[in-house]
Amino acid sequence: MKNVLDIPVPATKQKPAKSFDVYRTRNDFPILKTLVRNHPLVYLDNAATAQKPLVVIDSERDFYMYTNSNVHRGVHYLSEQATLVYENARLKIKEFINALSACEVVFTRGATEAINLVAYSYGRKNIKEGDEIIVSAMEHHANIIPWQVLCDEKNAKLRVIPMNDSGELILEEYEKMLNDKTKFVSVVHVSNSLGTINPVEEIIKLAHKRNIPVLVDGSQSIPHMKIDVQKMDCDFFVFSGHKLFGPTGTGILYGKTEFLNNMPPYQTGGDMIRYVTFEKTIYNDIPNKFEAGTPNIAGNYALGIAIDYLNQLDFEKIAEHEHQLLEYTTSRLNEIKSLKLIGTATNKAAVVSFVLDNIHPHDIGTILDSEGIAIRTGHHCTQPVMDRFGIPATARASFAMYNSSEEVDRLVDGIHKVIKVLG
Ligand code: 7TS
Repeated sequence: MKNVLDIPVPATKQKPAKSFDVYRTRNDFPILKTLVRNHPLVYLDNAATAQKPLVVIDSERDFYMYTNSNVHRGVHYLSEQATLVYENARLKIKEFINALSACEVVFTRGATEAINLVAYSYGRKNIKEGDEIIVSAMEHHANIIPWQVLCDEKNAKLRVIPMNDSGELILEEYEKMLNDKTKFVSVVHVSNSLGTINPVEEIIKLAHKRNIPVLVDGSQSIPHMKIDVQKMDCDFFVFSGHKLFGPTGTGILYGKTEFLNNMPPYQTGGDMIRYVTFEKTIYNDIPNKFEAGTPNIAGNYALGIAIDYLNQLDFEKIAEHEHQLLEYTTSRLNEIKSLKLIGTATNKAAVVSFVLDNIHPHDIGTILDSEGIAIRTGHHCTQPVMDRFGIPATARASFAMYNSSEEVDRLVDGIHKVIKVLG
């Protein structure tokens, strides 16, 4: 019988020659061969969710075919195997982000759940009346509302690092904001609606001078750059697996051991306990303390396979390729007179938001869709960013490693069609 353990190789033992070629990589993603409205698909909605390579798609099926069982509870063969592949995935993630230990890696349903976990668990224990929590002006709603709810509950204050007209955080203002009442900082690494790469290491250093813990929302950075949580020195780092070419319903909370050890559970139930009586419960150690109930075993296993897939690619070459895509797209879009880019930071990831004179972004999205081009239109769950720029919505093209310059040309041709039809 084929066993799923035959497929993955522990990340520590892998020493493949790393390479990257965009056209070869495209072949690994079956959906990119899809025809949409009789046109070859141009998928530029990667900030919403990335496509999956065949190895990831196959791995979930293989898990259910050959290894399916619950984890951490059976003495039988399949349960042992399922536990092994599940914990092996945790190890791969630990190595991928360079955490100090695998127990600092908690499986969640996504970035949203990971942030809620920290706000609920760390926040409710440590935030008191009159305290201040700092977020930035370019947060996704998932990194605003959990803190807002906590502040309402505790009578604490949510403060916001402002940004300039290019979509860059004003660090002098941040520095002025830090004071004895500041008890937590939570910032996005890369903005999903502007593409800005924030100087998180500097933000963390300034907070740490005052012993203030920092959470970094890495949902949009993890697919595009090498993350080293020890070097960054963040106290928490969160991301969603589905934006990293893994399955939906997977996500990671990284937290330093000293923090996770001192935090109460977020949810309670099976698997997160050591001993239960009707009078008292002794909780399990980290990370299990934060993984109540049956987890997404197949999904997390497949996320580990996505990491294996990425580990054989050259991340530096990918970053170079994505930077070229950004530069090429920006220069081509700047040629269009009625187009305005929203988010022109010097340090940007390959996310391009724009508006066209007198044309609603939804209409841009609809006409591009008729050409087989998938972009996202709307506020991108960053309504305060839209308010800051005085617009209701943008059209957003967000790139992944498998996008090509030919696809940028298709996007630009599509925008010219939009202007011809509606302009
Ligand atoms: N943080 C950032 C920076 C994000 O971009 C997103 C999702 C989230 C948190 C939440 O991730 P989830 O997987 O828990 O939902 N961003 C987007 C987007 O830009 N378009 O759709 C989802």
